[in-house]
Amino acid sequence: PADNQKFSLQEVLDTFKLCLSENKEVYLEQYVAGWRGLVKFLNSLGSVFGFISKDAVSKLQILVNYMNGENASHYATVQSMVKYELDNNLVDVNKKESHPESGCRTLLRLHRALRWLELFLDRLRTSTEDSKTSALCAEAYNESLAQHHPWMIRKAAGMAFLVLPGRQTFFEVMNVGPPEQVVAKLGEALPLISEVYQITEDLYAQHNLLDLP
Ligand code: 1PX
Repeated sequence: PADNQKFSLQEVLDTFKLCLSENKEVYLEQYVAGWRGLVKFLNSLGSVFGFISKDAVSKLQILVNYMNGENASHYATVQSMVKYELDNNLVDVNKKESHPESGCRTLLRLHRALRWLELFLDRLRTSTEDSKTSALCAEAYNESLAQHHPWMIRKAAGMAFLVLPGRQTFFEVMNVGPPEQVVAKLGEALPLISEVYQITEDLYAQHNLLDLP
C-alpha cells in the first residue's frame, strides 16, 4: 500500500501501465488515477501551482462524475466514451452550446497536457546537472500546451515555471532514488506515456475531435 501523501514516480508509472487494455483501449479509471498522482506531485511543489492543479482537479472531477453517473458503463474507456458521446450528440463540436463539459472535450485538455508531460519528462531525462528545470518546462510547454492557451494563461504559466525547484530537488521529490535511477525510471515511463498519448491522439484525429471548443 502506497503512502497517500507522498508522490512517487513509480506509482504514477504503474498507473499509466495499467491504462492500456489488451486491445489497446485506454481505461479512464487508470488515466484519471495517473493524473491524480501527477497533481499530487504538483501540489507538493507549492501553492504557486495551485491555479494549475485546480484546473486539472476540476477536469478530473468532471470525468469522475461521468464515470460514477447513470451512464457509467459507457465511461469505462476513452474509446467507449467517445463512441457514446458522439452517438448520442453529447459533444459540442463547433462552439460551446448545450454540452460545454462533455467528457470528450474535458479529456482533450488533459490529453494535451499529457503531451507537455511527455516532452518535459524527456527533457528531464536527457538533462545535465546544470540544466534549469524552469527552462526545460517552458520549452516543453511552448511546444505543446501553450499553443492552446490564451496569452493570460501563458503569462501566468511562464511565471509559475520560474519558481520550479532546481533539478536536484526536483529529482528528490520524485522519490525514486539517486539521479541515475531517476533517469532510468523516466526512460521506462516515457514509452508508456507516449503510447497512451498516441492512442488517444489517433482516436481523436479519426473522429475529428482535436479542436473541440
Ligand atoms: C515527474 C514530474 C511530474 C510533473 C507533474 C506535473 C503535473 C502537471 C499537471 C498539469 C495539468 C494541467 C492541465 C491543464 C489543462 C488545460 O489546459 N486547461 C486550460 C483550458 O481549459 P478550458 O476548460 O478553459 O478549455 C485552462 O485554461 C488552464 C488553466 C490553468 C493553467 C494551465 C497551465 C498548464 C501548465 C502545465 C505545466 C505544469 C507545470 C508543472 C511543473 C512541474
